[in-house]
Amino acid sequence: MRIKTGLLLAAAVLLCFGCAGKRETERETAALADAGLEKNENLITVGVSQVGAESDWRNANTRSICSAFTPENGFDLIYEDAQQKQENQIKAVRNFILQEVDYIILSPIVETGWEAVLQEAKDAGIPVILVDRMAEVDEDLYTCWIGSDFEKEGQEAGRWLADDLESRGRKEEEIKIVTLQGTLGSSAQIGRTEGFASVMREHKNWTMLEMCEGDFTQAKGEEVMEGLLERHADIDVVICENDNMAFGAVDAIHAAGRTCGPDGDITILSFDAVQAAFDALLAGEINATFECNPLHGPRLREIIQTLADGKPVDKIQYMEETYFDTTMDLEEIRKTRVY
Ligand code: GYE
Repeated sequence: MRIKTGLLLAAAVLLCFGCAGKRETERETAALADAGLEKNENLITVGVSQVGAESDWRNANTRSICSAFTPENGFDLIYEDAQQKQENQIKAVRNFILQEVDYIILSPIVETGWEAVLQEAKDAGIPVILVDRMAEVDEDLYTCWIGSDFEKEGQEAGRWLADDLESRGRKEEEIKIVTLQGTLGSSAQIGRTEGFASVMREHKNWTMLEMCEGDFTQAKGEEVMEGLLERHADIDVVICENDNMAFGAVDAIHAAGRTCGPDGDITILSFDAVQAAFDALLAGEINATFECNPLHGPRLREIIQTLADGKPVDKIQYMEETYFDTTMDLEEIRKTRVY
């Protein structure tokens, strides 16, 4: 039994990461055959339009979703990776409508520009579940949304910084900050930027020198940080709107001969709390990471099962989250973490 589940999971993950936007029926059938299962017409078909594979968080999110919607659990999954392009997501949703899927799961890369295609899904009678990021549309164009309270995450980061500065006796000092922003117009960028800004307004001695887009990737984070270090000699704090950009920022800071982390001269705060962020915390490279839980698969499955039973679901559902810094027993904490 264990072997069968393992094979199925491997097959599902392979399909998610390997299909690069195509429904590969042959491979799917082979994977099912390997797992000792026949293709079943009674499966619920779910089309998933994922943003891309830009970060560790995103990959953990994809794995969670793909392993929740397996044939063994009663689902036929059609997975599409949009490679960080909204036009690819719109195309994917239109294809799902043409294929008459039972449900659509969409993680909208940015908040705007979804009215037309979501209206088409509604007209076709296909429920749309938004996950992770939000779409700025009328409430009746989607069934529900699950994800994180990004504004709260930004506020937590601001409060953490205020406490840290106070504990270092720097409460009254002038503090110079830069931000590496995620994809502009995405919910995670908008919420984290706004949440941190709301705490900044309470601290007149904090100055935001510059905010630059790093697109949530390590490579862009590094490139953008290089420029920031050239333009500003006196950066005290870098807010990175995800862990991967923080890893890039750390590399740029080291390459410029500067130091960061709790014992260095630049404070680095980031978001997500993926495994590699624990490595960076333990190595003293970053100061704190604010958790963003990517494990949406099981809850999405529960939502679809509830809807399939004809029952209502909550319109908005937030994930539980916390933060981690170098004062904690990180080795112990990371043992229980799955992403
Ligand atoms: O923080 C980042 C990813 O939308 C919460 O997208 C998500 C963000 C996450 O690329 O790593």
